[in-house]
Amino acid sequence: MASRQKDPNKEKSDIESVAVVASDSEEQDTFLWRKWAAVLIVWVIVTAGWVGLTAVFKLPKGFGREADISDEAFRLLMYLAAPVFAAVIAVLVVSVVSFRSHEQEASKNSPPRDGAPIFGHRVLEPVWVLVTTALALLLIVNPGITGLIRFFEGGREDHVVKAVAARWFWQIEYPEAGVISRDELVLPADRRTKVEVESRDVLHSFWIPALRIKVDAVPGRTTSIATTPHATGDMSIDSGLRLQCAELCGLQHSTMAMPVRIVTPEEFDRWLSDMKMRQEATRK
Ligand SMILES: [Cu+2]
Repeated sequence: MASRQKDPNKEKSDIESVAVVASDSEEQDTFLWRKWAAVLIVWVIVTAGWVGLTAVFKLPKGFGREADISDEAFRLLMYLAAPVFAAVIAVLVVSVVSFRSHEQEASKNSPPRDGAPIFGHRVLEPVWVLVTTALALLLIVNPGITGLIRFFEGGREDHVVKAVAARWFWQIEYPEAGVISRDELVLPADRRTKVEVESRDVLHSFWIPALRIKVDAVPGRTTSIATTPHATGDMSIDSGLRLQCAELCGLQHSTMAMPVRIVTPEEFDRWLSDMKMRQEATRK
Protein backbone atom coordinates (compact mmCIF):
# COMPACT_ATOMS: atom_id res chain seq x y z
CA MET A 1 0.00 0.00 0.00
CA ALA A 2 1.56 3.22 -1.17
CA SER A 3 1.62 5.92 1.48
CA ARG A 4 0.69 9.51 0.40
CA GLN A 5 3.78 11.62 0.69
CA LYS A 6 3.38 15.34 1.35
CA ASP A 7 5.03 17.52 -1.28
CA PRO A 8 7.11 19.99 0.78
CA ASN A 9 7.31 22.44 -2.15
CA LYS A 10 3.52 22.63 -2.58
CA GLU A 11 2.99 23.15 1.18
CA LYS A 12 5.44 26.03 1.14
CA SER A 13 3.71 27.66 -1.82
CA ASP A 14 0.28 27.37 -0.08
CA ILE A 15 1.60 29.11 3.04
CA GLU A 16 3.13 31.86 0.90
CA SER A 17 -0.10 32.49 -1.02
CA VAL A 18 -2.13 32.71 2.24
CA ALA A 19 0.42 35.19 3.57
CA VAL A 20 0.16 37.27 0.37
CA VAL A 21 -3.66 37.36 0.58
CA ALA A 22 -3.52 38.41 4.27
CA SER A 23 -1.00 41.14 3.54
CA ASP A 24 -3.10 42.38 0.55
CA SER A 25 -6.17 42.57 2.73
CA GLU A 26 -4.34 44.55 5.44
CA GLU A 27 -3.00 46.95 2.83
CA GLN A 28 -6.48 47.36 1.42
CA ASP A 29 -7.87 48.14 4.89
CA THR A 30 -5.16 50.72 5.58
CA PHE A 31 -5.79 52.23 2.12
CA LEU A 32 -9.54 52.57 2.77
CA TRP A 33 -9.11 54.02 6.27
CA ARG A 34 -6.78 56.65 4.83
CA LYS A 35 -9.39 57.53 2.23
CA TRP A 36 -12.11 57.85 4.87
CA ALA A 37 -9.81 60.07 6.93
CA ALA A 38 -9.29 62.25 3.83
CA VAL A 39 -13.08 62.38 3.30
CA LEU A 40 -13.51 63.52 6.91
CA ILE A 41 -10.89 66.27 6.55
CA VAL A 42 -12.41 67.61 3.29
CA TRP A 43 -15.89 67.40 4.87
CA VAL A 44 -14.81 69.51 7.87
CA ILE A 45 -13.11 72.10 5.63
CA VAL A 46 -16.05 72.46 3.20
CA THR A 47 -18.62 72.59 6.04
CA ALA A 48 -16.63 75.26 7.89
CA GLY A 49 -16.14 77.23 4.65
CA TRP A 50 -19.85 77.15 3.81
CA VAL A 51 -20.92 78.15 7.34
CA GLY A 52 -18.31 80.94 7.30
CA LEU A 53 -19.53 82.26 3.93
CA THR A 54 -23.16 82.13 5.14
CA ALA A 55 -22.18 84.25 8.14
CA VAL A 56 -20.14 86.74 6.06
CA PHE A 57 -22.55 87.23 3.13
CA LYS A 58 -25.69 88.55 4.77
CA LEU A 59 -29.13 88.44 3.21
CA PRO A 60 -30.47 91.76 1.90
CA LYS A 61 -32.08 93.86 4.65
CA GLY A 62 -35.63 92.83 5.49
CA PHE A 63 -38.13 95.59 6.19
CA GLY A 64 -40.95 93.58 7.75
CA ARG A 65 -41.98 90.96 10.26
CA GLU A 66 -42.55 88.37 7.53
CA ALA A 67 -39.06 89.07 6.15
CA ASP A 68 -37.54 88.14 9.53
CA ILE A 69 -39.44 84.82 9.63
CA SER A 70 -38.49 84.03 6.05
CA ASP A 71 -34.81 84.94 6.55
CA GLU A 72 -34.59 82.87 9.72
CA ALA A 73 -35.89 79.81 7.84
CA PHE A 74 -33.52 80.48 4.93
CA ARG A 75 -30.49 80.73 7.24
CA LEU A 76 -31.45 77.50 9.04
CA LEU A 77 -31.77 75.68 5.70
CA MET A 78 -28.39 77.02 4.58
CA TYR A 79 -26.70 75.78 7.78
CA LEU A 80 -28.39 72.37 7.59
CA ALA A 81 -27.49 72.01 3.92
CA ALA A 82 -23.79 72.66 4.67
CA PRO A 83 -22.83 69.21 6.05
CA VAL A 84 -24.91 67.39 3.41
CA PHE A 85 -23.35 69.33 0.53
CA ALA A 86 -19.89 68.95 2.10
CA ALA A 87 -20.33 65.15 2.39
CA VAL A 88 -21.08 64.84 -1.33
CA ILE A 89 -18.17 67.11 -2.27
CA ALA A 90 -15.74 65.30 0.10
CA VAL A 91 -16.51 61.83 -1.29
CA LEU A 92 -16.37 63.18 -4.84
CA VAL A 93 -13.02 64.95 -4.41
CA VAL A 94 -11.35 62.01 -2.62
CA SER A 95 -12.69 59.54 -5.20
CA VAL A 96 -11.50 61.62 -8.14
CA VAL A 97 -8.02 62.00 -6.65
CA SER A 98 -7.53 58.51 -5.16
CA PHE A 99 -9.24 56.24 -7.61
CA ARG A 100 -8.21 57.88 -10.84
CA SER A 101 -6.88 55.63 -13.61
CA HIS A 102 -3.08 55.56 -13.62
CA GLU A 103 -1.04 55.88 -16.77
CA GLN A 104 0.42 52.38 -16.48
CA GLU A 105 -3.01 50.82 -16.24
CA ALA A 106 -4.29 52.86 -19.13
CA SER A 107 -1.37 51.78 -21.32
CA LYS A 108 -2.07 48.12 -20.56
CA ASN A 109 -5.67 48.56 -21.67
CA SER A 110 -6.69 47.02 -18.36
CA PRO A 111 -10.38 47.23 -17.53
CA PRO A 112 -11.32 49.98 -15.04
CA ARG A 113 -11.46 48.83 -11.43
CA ASP A 114 -14.72 49.24 -9.62
CA GLY A 115 -15.36 49.56 -5.90
CA ALA A 116 -17.26 47.05 -3.79
CA PRO A 117 -21.03 47.27 -4.32
CA ILE A 118 -22.97 48.97 -1.51
CA PHE A 119 -26.45 47.89 -2.65
CA GLY A 120 -28.06 45.95 0.22
CA HIS A 121 -25.39 47.07 2.73
CA ARG A 122 -26.68 46.19 6.21
CA VAL A 123 -25.45 49.34 7.95
CA LEU A 124 -25.15 51.99 5.24
CA GLU A 125 -28.67 51.61 3.80
CA PRO A 126 -30.67 51.82 7.07
CA VAL A 127 -28.49 54.70 8.32
CA TRP A 128 -28.91 56.56 5.01
CA VAL A 129 -32.71 56.11 5.02
CA LEU A 130 -33.05 57.06 8.71
CA VAL A 131 -30.85 60.17 8.52
CA THR A 132 -32.45 61.58 5.35
CA THR A 133 -36.00 60.81 6.60
CA ALA A 134 -35.29 62.42 9.98
CA LEU A 135 -33.82 65.50 8.25
CA ALA A 136 -36.82 65.81 5.89
CA LEU A 137 -39.33 65.44 8.78
CA LEU A 138 -37.44 67.98 10.86
CA LEU A 139 -37.59 70.53 8.04
CA ILE A 140 -41.29 69.88 7.35
CA VAL A 141 -42.05 70.64 11.02
CA ASN A 142 -39.48 73.39 11.55
CA PRO A 143 -39.20 75.79 9.77
CA GLY A 144 -42.02 74.49 7.48
CA ILE A 145 -45.13 74.26 9.68
CA THR A 146 -43.88 76.46 12.54
CA GLY A 147 -42.82 79.15 10.05
CA LEU A 148 -46.22 79.15 8.31
CA ILE A 149 -48.01 79.39 11.66
CA ARG A 150 -45.84 82.37 12.68
CA PHE A 151 -46.35 83.93 9.24
CA PHE A 152 -50.14 83.89 9.55
CA GLU A 153 -50.52 84.65 13.25
CA GLY A 154 -49.65 88.33 12.91
CA GLY A 155 -53.05 89.39 14.27
CA ARG A 156 -55.93 91.18 12.62
CA GLU A 157 -55.16 93.47 9.72
CA ASP A 158 -55.41 97.19 10.46
CA HIS A 159 -56.39 98.12 6.92
CA VAL A 160 -56.78 96.77 3.39
CA VAL A 161 -54.92 97.77 0.24
CA LYS A 162 -55.97 96.50 -3.17
CA ALA A 163 -53.37 95.84 -5.89
CA VAL A 164 -54.66 95.42 -9.44
CA ALA A 165 -52.30 94.01 -12.04
CA ALA A 166 -52.61 94.58 -15.78
CA ARG A 167 -50.13 94.32 -18.62
CA TRP A 168 -47.84 96.05 -17.71
CA PHE A 169 -48.56 98.21 -14.70
CA TRP A 170 -49.87 98.12 -11.14
CA GLN A 171 -52.75 100.13 -9.75
CA ILE A 172 -52.99 100.49 -5.99
CA GLU A 173 -56.31 101.27 -4.35
CA TYR A 174 -56.99 102.31 -0.74
CA PRO A 175 -60.73 101.42 -0.60
CA GLU A 176 -61.43 102.93 2.84
CA ALA A 177 -60.23 106.37 1.67
CA GLY A 178 -61.24 105.96 -1.99
CA VAL A 179 -57.66 106.75 -3.10
CA ILE A 180 -55.95 105.35 -6.19
CA SER A 181 -52.18 105.40 -6.85
CA ARG A 182 -50.37 104.46 -10.03
CA ASP A 183 -46.98 105.93 -9.11
CA GLU A 184 -46.10 104.23 -5.84
CA LEU A 185 -47.26 101.85 -3.14
CA VAL A 186 -47.18 103.60 0.23
CA LEU A 187 -47.40 101.42 3.36
CA PRO A 188 -47.39 102.36 7.04
CA ALA A 189 -44.76 100.84 9.36
CA ASP A 190 -45.94 99.00 12.48
CA ARG A 191 -49.40 98.43 11.06
CA ARG A 192 -50.64 95.19 9.57
CA THR A 193 -51.72 95.64 5.97
CA LYS A 194 -53.80 93.10 4.08
CA VAL A 195 -53.10 93.28 0.36
CA GLU A 196 -55.86 91.97 -1.92
CA VAL A 197 -54.49 91.17 -5.35
CA GLU A 198 -56.40 90.98 -8.64
CA SER A 199 -55.51 90.73 -12.30
CA ARG A 200 -57.33 92.24 -15.25
CA ASP A 201 -55.78 90.04 -17.93
CA VAL A 202 -53.21 87.29 -17.46
CA LEU A 203 -51.33 85.71 -14.55
CA HIS A 204 -49.06 88.15 -12.72
CA SER A 205 -47.39 87.94 -9.33
CA PHE A 206 -47.29 90.52 -6.55
CA TRP A 207 -43.77 90.51 -5.09
CA ILE A 208 -41.98 92.94 -2.76
CA PRO A 209 -38.44 91.56 -2.26
CA ALA A 210 -37.58 93.68 0.81
CA LEU A 211 -40.74 92.49 2.60
CA ARG A 212 -40.29 88.87 1.33
CA ILE A 213 -43.97 88.63 0.36
CA LYS A 214 -45.26 87.20 -2.89
CA VAL A 215 -48.69 86.09 -4.08
CA ASP A 216 -50.07 85.29 -7.53
CA ALA A 217 -52.45 87.67 -9.28
CA VAL A 218 -55.03 85.39 -10.91
CA PRO A 219 -57.68 86.67 -13.37
CA GLY A 220 -61.20 86.25 -11.96
CA ARG A 221 -59.98 85.62 -8.42
CA THR A 222 -58.88 87.72 -5.44
CA THR A 223 -55.80 86.48 -3.63
CA SER A 224 -54.36 88.09 -0.53
CA ILE A 225 -51.30 88.38 1.67
CA ALA A 226 -50.58 90.32 4.85
CA THR A 227 -47.49 92.26 5.84
CA THR A 228 -46.30 94.22 8.86
CA PRO A 229 -43.37 96.47 7.88
CA HIS A 230 -41.15 97.41 10.82
CA ALA A 231 -38.72 99.85 9.20
CA THR A 232 -39.22 102.91 7.03
CA GLY A 233 -37.51 103.42 3.67
CA ASP A 234 -37.97 103.70 -0.07
CA MET A 235 -36.48 102.48 -3.34
CA SER A 236 -33.73 105.13 -3.26
CA ILE A 237 -32.14 103.42 -0.24
CA ASP A 238 -32.97 99.81 -1.10
CA SER A 239 -33.83 98.46 -4.55
CA GLY A 240 -35.79 95.65 -2.86
CA LEU A 241 -38.41 98.19 -1.88
CA ARG A 242 -40.32 97.83 -5.10
CA LEU A 243 -43.44 96.03 -6.21
CA GLN A 244 -42.26 93.73 -8.97
CA CYS A 245 -44.25 91.37 -11.15
CA ALA A 246 -42.72 87.92 -10.64
CA GLU A 247 -44.66 85.97 -13.25
CA LEU A 248 -43.59 86.12 -16.89
CA CYS A 249 -46.52 87.99 -18.41
CA GLY A 250 -45.35 89.28 -21.77
CA LEU A 251 -42.83 91.51 -23.50
CA GLN A 252 -42.62 94.21 -20.84
CA HIS A 253 -42.86 91.91 -17.83
CA SER A 254 -39.49 93.00 -16.43
CA THR A 255 -40.57 96.66 -16.42
CA MET A 256 -43.77 95.93 -14.52
CA ALA A 257 -42.52 97.43 -11.28
CA MET A 258 -43.57 100.19 -8.90
CA PRO A 259 -41.63 101.92 -6.09
CA VAL A 260 -42.64 101.02 -2.53
CA ARG A 261 -42.38 103.60 0.26
CA ILE A 262 -42.73 102.64 3.91
CA VAL A 263 -43.47 105.60 6.17
CA THR A 264 -44.44 106.16 9.80
CA PRO A 265 -48.17 105.72 10.61
CA GLU A 266 -48.54 109.52 11.06
CA GLU A 267 -46.94 110.24 7.67
CA PHE A 268 -49.13 107.58 6.10
CA ASP A 269 -52.33 109.12 7.48
CA ARG A 270 -51.19 112.56 6.25
CA TRP A 271 -50.31 111.21 2.78
CA LEU A 272 -53.63 109.39 2.50
CA SER A 273 -55.73 112.42 3.46
CA ASP A 274 -53.70 114.65 1.06
CA MET A 275 -54.25 112.19 -1.77
CA LYS A 276 -57.94 111.96 -0.91
CA MET A 277 -58.36 115.74 -1.02
CA ARG A 278 -56.46 116.07 -4.31
CA GLN A 279 -58.33 113.25 -6.01
CA GLU A 280 -61.71 114.53 -4.82
CA ALA A 281 -60.83 117.99 -6.13
CA THR A 282 -59.99 116.65 -9.60
CA ARG A 283 -63.23 114.66 -9.73
CA LYS A 284 -65.38 117.81 -9.13
CU1 LIG B 1 -45.06 89.95 -15.28
